[in-house]
Amino acid sequence: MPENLAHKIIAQHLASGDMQPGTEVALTIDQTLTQDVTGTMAFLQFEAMGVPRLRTKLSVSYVDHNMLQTGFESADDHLYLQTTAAKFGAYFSRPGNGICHQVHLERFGIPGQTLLGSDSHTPTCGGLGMLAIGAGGLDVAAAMAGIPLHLSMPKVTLVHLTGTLPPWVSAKDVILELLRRLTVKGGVGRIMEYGGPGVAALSVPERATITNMGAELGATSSLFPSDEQTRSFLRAQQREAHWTPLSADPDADYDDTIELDLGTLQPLVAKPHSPDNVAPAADLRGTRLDQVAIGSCTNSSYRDLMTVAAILDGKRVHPNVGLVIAPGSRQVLRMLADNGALATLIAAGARILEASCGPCIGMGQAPPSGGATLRSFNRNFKGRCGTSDADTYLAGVEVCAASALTGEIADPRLLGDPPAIPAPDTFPADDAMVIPPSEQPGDVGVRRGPNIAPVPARGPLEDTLRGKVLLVTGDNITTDDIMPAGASILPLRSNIPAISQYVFSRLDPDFASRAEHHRGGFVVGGSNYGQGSSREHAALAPMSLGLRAVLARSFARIHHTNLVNFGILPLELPEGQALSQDDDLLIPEARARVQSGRPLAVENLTTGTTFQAACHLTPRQTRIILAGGLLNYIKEGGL
Ligand code: MIC
Ligand code: SF4
Repeated sequence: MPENLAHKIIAQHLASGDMQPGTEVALTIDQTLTQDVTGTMAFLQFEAMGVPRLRTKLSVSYVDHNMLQTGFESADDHLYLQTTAAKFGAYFSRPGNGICHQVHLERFGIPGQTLLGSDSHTPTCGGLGMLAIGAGGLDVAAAMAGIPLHLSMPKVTLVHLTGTLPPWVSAKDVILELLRRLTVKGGVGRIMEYGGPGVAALSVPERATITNMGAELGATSSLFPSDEQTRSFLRAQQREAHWTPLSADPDADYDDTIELDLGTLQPLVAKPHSPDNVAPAADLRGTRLDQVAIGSCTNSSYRDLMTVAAILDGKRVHPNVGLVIAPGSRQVLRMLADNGALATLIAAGARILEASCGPCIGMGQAPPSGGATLRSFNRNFKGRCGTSDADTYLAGVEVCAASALTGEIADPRLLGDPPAIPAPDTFPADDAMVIPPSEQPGDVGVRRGPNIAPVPARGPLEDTLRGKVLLVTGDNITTDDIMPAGASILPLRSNIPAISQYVFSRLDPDFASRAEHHRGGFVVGGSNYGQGSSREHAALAPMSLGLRAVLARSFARIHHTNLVNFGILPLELPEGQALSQDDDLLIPEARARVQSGRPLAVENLTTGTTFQAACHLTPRQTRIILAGGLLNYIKEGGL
């Protein structure tokens, strides 16, 4: 039977299950990536598993998020990560080497292999023909220990591309158009596989922009074939030996198909406060801006920054706009320095930041109060930029650079002929900032500064759950809402007691103290609860505050798994069933009901009503929840 590419790669990595959508499959994982704000937990959890050495083909531990080092905390984390990588067998990508996804694409990704990363944008490497999936740190720790990834078999959607991109329209507009059509829930439970005649002209960095932002669709992964474009990218990265041709069979079956004629696209912008709130740049012309920020794992490749340099060449950034640029990797930064483009950007008035996530995760460069910022990034959730009342717009680098010149959202098509940026024949393949694992791991001592706190644990699931509704939230609650990031909170990622004080702090500054006062309780959500990042801290920190269950209409994939991994019940709130803050809830027979797969009876003692809430778990997740989380389950010998 003709097969699609996703199925081919899954079949080669299938440890158990049979590729029926919605049923549980287990996949062997070839490579992992971790970054510093999820990696500390992942390595702490890996250590707790008692496995002496990583069991993957390749694991890379990156430092790219916590780069401000305003106190000892982040430096402590970096040292912990460097020493655990050396000891347990991971490559360590030093601070300054670049954003994990960009560097992994350049230096490590291999077509046809599986990659599991403790970051939601791990599917970036799908641009190389890898099956790349984002997960919580604990799942990545398990993969590092050689345990296959268990997940619900996704459906496979073909995004059939025809035509070619018009002048000034870029890969970012492809994914913004898909977000406009499908919304941030449109990809849930799916792999988005790109095919059709429109694929051939897209370079690997362009493909990576598209697969990167598949995360914003909620997709499990996004995947391009491995073809001559892939081969020339890998050749230019001096690793053609890693290339293998990979594609779907002709006439392969898909669960559904989306047609997209690239020739019909125009420059697009996502408006505040969601990546799917998309409108043509032309319609937003004249929107006043205070800042333009270029970079992030979505749009910081050589191609992207050369495009910006070409647009700014000989011109000046508008006096009312601050332009900040964070290159995706040291490789990109060095190339810009060598060919003079960096001087062009500086001459135009750009502020050059180090190669890191930077403003994308609120690590500096917050815009002014009530201000507007246009960013080449992937998320524009309210407050993520660091200024709670600022408006964040998202667009490709063409719109960003054109707008930096005018001080307002601009349509780059009015600039005349677009720049032609030839793909380089050779990228400088200098891995001096990547430290290989130690050959004498026994001699390496793990450095644990005071910011490295032990991972909190909970016991097995209780028979009876009782507590108050601590907070009632709405639809599409993001993990940035649950566990905010930014310069003051992110450095506490390896210190759960400290970071738990910030749970839901943007929605309700009293949440943590209320949860502590009541010794835990419940949170109520709408649909797509927990969308966005992979941060398991959005489950782990609430767990440490005593959260027992989340009752929501539906859950985002990674967050659902993270809740289970930390022993918090994800319960489905029936349509029409309302709960209020402070309602006193009692859930009897929780263990027996979970074990038998029956819905749980939720008694609202405040209103005197009872309703049934389903808890959709695979058999393995059931065992994990009963054990009180994945770490307990693994320690008890579960796989
Ligand atoms: C993000 O873009 O939100 C992050 C920061 O990269 C997260 C990871 C994290 O919060 O640790 C992600 O996307 O998974
Ligand atoms: Fe870093 Fe932003 Fe990419 Fe997350 S989305 S990995 S914060 S650049």
